[in-house]
Amino acid sequence: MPRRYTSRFRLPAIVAVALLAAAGCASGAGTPAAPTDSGAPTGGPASGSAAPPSSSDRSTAPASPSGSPDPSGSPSAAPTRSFDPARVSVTLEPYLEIPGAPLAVTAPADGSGRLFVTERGGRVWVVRDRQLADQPFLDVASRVTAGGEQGLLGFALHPRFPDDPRFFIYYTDTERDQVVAERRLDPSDPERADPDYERELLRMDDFAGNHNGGGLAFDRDGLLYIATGDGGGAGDPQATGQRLDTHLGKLLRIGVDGQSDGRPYTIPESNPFIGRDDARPEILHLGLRNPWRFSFDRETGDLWIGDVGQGQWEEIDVARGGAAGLNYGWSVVEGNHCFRDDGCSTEGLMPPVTEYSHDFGCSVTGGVVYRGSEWPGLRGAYLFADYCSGTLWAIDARSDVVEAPVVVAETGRSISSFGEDEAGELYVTDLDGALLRVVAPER
Ligand SMILES: [Ca+2]
Repeated sequence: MPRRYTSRFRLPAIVAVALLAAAGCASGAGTPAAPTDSGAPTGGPASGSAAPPSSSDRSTAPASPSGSPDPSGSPSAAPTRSFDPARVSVTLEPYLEIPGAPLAVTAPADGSGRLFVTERGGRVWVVRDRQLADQPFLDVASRVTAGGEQGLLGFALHPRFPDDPRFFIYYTDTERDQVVAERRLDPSDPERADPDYERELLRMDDFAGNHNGGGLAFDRDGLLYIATGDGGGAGDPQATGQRLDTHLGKLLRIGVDGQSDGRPYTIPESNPFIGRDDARPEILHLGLRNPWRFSFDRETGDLWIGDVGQGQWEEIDVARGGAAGLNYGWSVVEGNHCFRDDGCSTEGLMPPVTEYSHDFGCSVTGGVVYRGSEWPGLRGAYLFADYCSGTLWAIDARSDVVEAPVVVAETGRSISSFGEDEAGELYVTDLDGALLRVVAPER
């Protein structure tokens, strides 16, 4: 029998209610077109969900809100709990239709109330007062290969935007490689991007159309984080997840306010692999397969990552307190489970903070810790979703133990990302063309 990742990270199985199981399977694994044909930014193989894992593998079967927290000694009932999913009723309220396939939403810290919505085909739209601008803020469609998991995948405003006019994009270029580039505002029009200026920061040769990561975000210190996929195919064919000589399969971290050693950016002194001949100095964390959406907890600075699984397990990873050099294990493990070899050694690997099996979905979309003020009952919850099933999950962001995720809504949506406005209120993008607002009144 394969050795479990580590027994202390296993939860007592919480039996999901039949309704949940039926909903998750019916709308998730039973939607064969979702992971590929609809152009999901996923990598979750539909074929994988056709082979359900044995019940003994369900170490973290999701719980229903009414069944949690478990007062009988489950780790999820730890006294550190700050969020109680049973107290809130979470729904997604339609906010605005977005042209194309939106997959990211963010906001500047400038008091403007604007939202910037990124669309896979190569456009970024500004939303103000629930209105879409007449023209896109940015249009790089001619530079982008878009469809499936490729396209304009990431967008981040400089922390001092618009005083600093720069922003950053991550896209699949016409050579089907992955590019991180600096762009800027049009000097003559503060509502539009300069259509001509682009300064390439990083280029990653890619070998397959899937698993391209694509997230971009700044931390509280003003450093830019970049999520990359393992390159693609299936099962990490080039073993990039554990290799330090490639940018693929990683969380990268760079500084964008300077240059060094011939690079158009700087390497933060706290990056963990500086000075090693065998390692790329941009690497911050390794062992990721397809980190589809990551975010920072604006209260704690903790880094939260949704990492899409291969055949059976979707996982959420965390780096707390500015931790560096964490190895999340792919492709030694998938979630808490040996992947390449039964009886794998998991020494030195960082287990996920939660996971769920393909009985309940097929491709995780990493979310956000809610720190807004409009929905007090939701404060302290990390919300995330499954792209295929439309299930919205939550865990207590403060918990120091592995928790089973709690289902807080079945949305029927193709949830491609989560984002915050300036005040910390949450929005969700539906890849089918919608921006939605998270609404969570107390019961
Ligand atoms: Ca790829």
